[in-house]
Amino acid sequence: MTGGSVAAVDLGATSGRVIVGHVGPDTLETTQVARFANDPVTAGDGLHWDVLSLYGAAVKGLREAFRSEPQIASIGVDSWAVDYGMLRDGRLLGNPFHYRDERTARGVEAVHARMPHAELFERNGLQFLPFNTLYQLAAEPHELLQFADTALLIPDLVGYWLTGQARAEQTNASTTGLLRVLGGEWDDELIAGLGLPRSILPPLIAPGDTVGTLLPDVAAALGAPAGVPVTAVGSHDTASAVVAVPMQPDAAAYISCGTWGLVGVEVERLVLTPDALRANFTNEGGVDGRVRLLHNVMGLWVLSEAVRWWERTEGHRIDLPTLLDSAEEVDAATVPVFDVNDPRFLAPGDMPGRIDAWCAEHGLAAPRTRAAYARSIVESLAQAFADAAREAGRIGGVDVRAIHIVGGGALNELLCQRTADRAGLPVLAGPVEATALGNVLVQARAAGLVSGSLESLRDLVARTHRPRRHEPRS
Ligand code: LRH
Repeated sequence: MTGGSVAAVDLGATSGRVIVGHVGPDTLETTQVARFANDPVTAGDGLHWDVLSLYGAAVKGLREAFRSEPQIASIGVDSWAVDYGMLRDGRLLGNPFHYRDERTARGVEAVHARMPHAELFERNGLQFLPFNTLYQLAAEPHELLQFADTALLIPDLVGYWLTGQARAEQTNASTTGLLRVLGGEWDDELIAGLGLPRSILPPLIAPGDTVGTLLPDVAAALGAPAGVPVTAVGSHDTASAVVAVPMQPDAAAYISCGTWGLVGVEVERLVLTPDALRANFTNEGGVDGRVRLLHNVMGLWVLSEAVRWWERTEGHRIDLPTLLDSAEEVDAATVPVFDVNDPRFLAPGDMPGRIDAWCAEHGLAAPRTRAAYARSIVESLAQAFADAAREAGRIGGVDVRAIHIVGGGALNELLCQRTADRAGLPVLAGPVEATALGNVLVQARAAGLVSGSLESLRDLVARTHRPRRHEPRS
């Protein structure tokens, strides 16, 4: 077996990137050929993704990928979950909504009037998140749902534009709330019960399956040879990230830490217990039929949105590494630990003001300086991470002896150390680019560049991307 290259398009909530992955039995290297901002836009009826500009930037990036490496064997696309575009006769019917748009509250009411969360959990295995796709669809105008002929999750939409094939990749489809958790097929009864049109949901495919080959005009635009396949990966970014966690699933928890902190364990069987329901854990679909038993913690969003707020209101740029250095100087005992998972922190806006309000309601003194706010956010995230990792182990029956932090959060040494301290467990930080690596690895396996189970893919990650270790301090 010799090595080769694949291209990964990884769309995150704040930026997107195109990466060329070079893979062989002892090789796993990535070269970033494009990085572009993802700037959501508030326009008229709410907060939207600028999906055409994202697609345009991905195409440019792929063109650069083929220029630098003409032998690319396959393309794979992943992004954040739950959001979708609707089409009729191939035409996009408006810009996809952003999951942080507040319209979802209407959908939650409409769905729960027909079926309470506990009953939904039995069917779809998901934690309650107000933006799960089923709530978003339930908030759409009836006429639009009738007019559309297809709804595609974001990576599936990109795959459709690249290949002309409309498919729903399983790991991401599992975040819609419309898949039957036992069996993994579209839940026709639930879909009908919610008054949603079944016909807009495309056929499901699994990671490793081929979505299709590049359309001739797309291949020409990319400077790619004819016949290059788009391969389904764990198109839910978190599913791809979990592929590249160099862990032993029976002894570790993971935190995929970026905008969100997805904290969980990987298990072989669904966990639909009252305990999992009470703790609001989710059974998301993983690659190779694994279950991602996890909980969404608010993540670095709280910090980056606080920074954005200060930048907007004070009119100057704030350097995050400098802010984190000053946060490190603040005595942890002097800052409040607040509940980062409080729903008030979900929507864009005044994070410092919301932290003040939370503290006032809980009889705590609010932070006084920017450094103290940053420290308070880090301490609160670390506590929420530690709590969720412990819960994940307990609920999933995993003896958690280490916590892996992957994604951008692995760069935040203070957060990694404080998570170790608060959990009383070692934290293994990295790889930072886990999502892109997971995307690359699943394609590489489908293309025959590597073989084997998730364990052997993770072994390759561990051999090529050694994590940084943080021991817990008392
Ligand atoms: C992380 C993520 C997460 C979802 C959220 C919508 O990017 O995919 O797993 O819950 O975005």
